[in-house]
Amino acid sequence: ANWNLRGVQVSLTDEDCLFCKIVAGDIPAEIVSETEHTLAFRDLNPQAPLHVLVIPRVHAADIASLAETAPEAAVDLLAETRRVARAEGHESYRLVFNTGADAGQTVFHVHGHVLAGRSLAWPPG
Ligand code: DGP
Repeated sequence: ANWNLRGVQVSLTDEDCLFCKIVAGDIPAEIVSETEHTLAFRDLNPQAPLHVLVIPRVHAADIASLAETAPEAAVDLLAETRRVARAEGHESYRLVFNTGADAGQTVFHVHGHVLAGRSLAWPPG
């Protein structure tokens, strides 16, 4: 299903989207938690001892688009990041949403990177 909401192209699932395939169970992932609106799984190429991606089940390209099209999923995703970190014993974590290709986004299904377990430099590279 596709529709246009306030100028934003929305689809529940995108058949060409890698993370939609993980949501559908068509591609395996090491899932660490699930909620009504989200899925959390370990990053294939971890950049810290804890590196989990938290994604919405619905397809949206980035966090701003998700906030516009499915705000309840965006809120659930944000709340879930701390539960994911705490479940692995981390009170502090970095939450990163690479947004747009020039910012390093490579998968255009919104994902929050939850990073913890080592000292994290600021500013980021
Ligand atoms: P970004 O560069 O912010 O779009 O992050 C994409 C992340 O997704 C990157 O850290 C690697 C991860 N990734 C890419 N493909 C897969 C996959 O098939 N499975 C898992 N678990 N992670 C993946």
